[in-house]
Amino acid sequence: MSRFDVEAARFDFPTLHQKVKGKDLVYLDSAATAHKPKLVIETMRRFYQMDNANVHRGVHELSERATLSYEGARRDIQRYLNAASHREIVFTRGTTEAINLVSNAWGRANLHEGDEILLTWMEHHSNIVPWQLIAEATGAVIKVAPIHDDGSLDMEAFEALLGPRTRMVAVAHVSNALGTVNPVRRIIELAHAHGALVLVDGAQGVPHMRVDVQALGADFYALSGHKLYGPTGIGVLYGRLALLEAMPPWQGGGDMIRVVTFEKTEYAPPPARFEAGTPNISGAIGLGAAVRYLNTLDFDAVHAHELDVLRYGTALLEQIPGVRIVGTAEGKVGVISFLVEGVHPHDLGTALDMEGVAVRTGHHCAQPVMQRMAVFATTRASLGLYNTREDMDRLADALRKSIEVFR
Ligand code: C6P
Repeated sequence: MSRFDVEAARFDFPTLHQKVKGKDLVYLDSAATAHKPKLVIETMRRFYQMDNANVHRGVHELSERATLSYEGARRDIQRYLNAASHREIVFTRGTTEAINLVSNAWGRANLHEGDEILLTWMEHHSNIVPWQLIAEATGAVIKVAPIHDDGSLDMEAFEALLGPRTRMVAVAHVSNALGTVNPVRRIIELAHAHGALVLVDGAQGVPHMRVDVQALGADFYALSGHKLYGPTGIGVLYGRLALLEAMPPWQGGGDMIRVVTFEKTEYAPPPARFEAGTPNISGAIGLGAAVRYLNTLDFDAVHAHELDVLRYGTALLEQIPGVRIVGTAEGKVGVISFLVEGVHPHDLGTALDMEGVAVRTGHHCAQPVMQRMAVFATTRASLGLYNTREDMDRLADALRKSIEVFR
């Protein structure tokens, strides 16, 4: 008997229970954004109904309550990631902003002409473009580690690209386009041995596995709340405290200062130094609720369930003539990206939607990996903890029906 009751968990997610085009919704787009449990929705509703005040600013009751909830959420996330201190948790708009924060604040202070930033071929645009921008500004150089045909990282080539000028390795924990899980612990060990720092893009990592940032040894770990069953517009940058303390701010404004005069401004210590302006208070509180919700589940059992659904769905799709799965790395999680011979992914996505099945189609904001896999786009079914084998049956049925229509 599984320690994870998926049917019970599905009741926690109200949006799942609706009809789309007259059919029961099958939601297979959690890599784009996951649905939210009632606890998140209710916590945010209660905040706006009862508290709704700015944080760190007022002495009145409502502001104190808002501050307590906001800082409480930071501690919930600290515990969830097993960070050593709540001061290592910086709230951002999401993974994208977290990476831009590091590339700007750390990059401007530390990168010089000829320094190297090592990426991989499977990065999301969010973990490519910010580094290109800072490379242009500083004269640093981008290096890219290749991947194998199955979508796994070529570790030999990766290691060979590490050198005395490597300052930063920025790598996805899990590829959003292929589902590949990168050996981040090993990557971190190797990078550290070469004196480089590592930023892990955890946008697709945290939704599928428990992450312990201390055990990983990550210098920075970026994540998005909305993919972790929390609200949109909120994310986290975990950074080792010594690194954050040594970094200058990247945005100026209220709440990130200690003293301001026209002559000179003294900055607040982290995390406030990196949270200029009124933050996304309800979002942070909602994300705190999301990780508290996840704490009520047995994550190993959830993971086993997700893997079962992934394997079951993969086997079903492989039986359909004309279907080719893109990204078959061993140990992959969360994602089945595929092509159907003779059918454009966008047409397929629309046809699946007519059957109530929600998938994403396109390049998934990862154009280089699409080029590497010699495809221009795929159809992607991505899983959340609430998906079932029945969802995979519905996907396969809808796929067969759609293929009939197009042939
Ligand atoms: N990937 C997808 O459908 P933001 O937009 O900041 O929340 O996350 C950006 C991001 C960064 N890294 C990875 C690995 C990601 O998958 C994403 C977001 C979504 O795959 C939207 S493009």
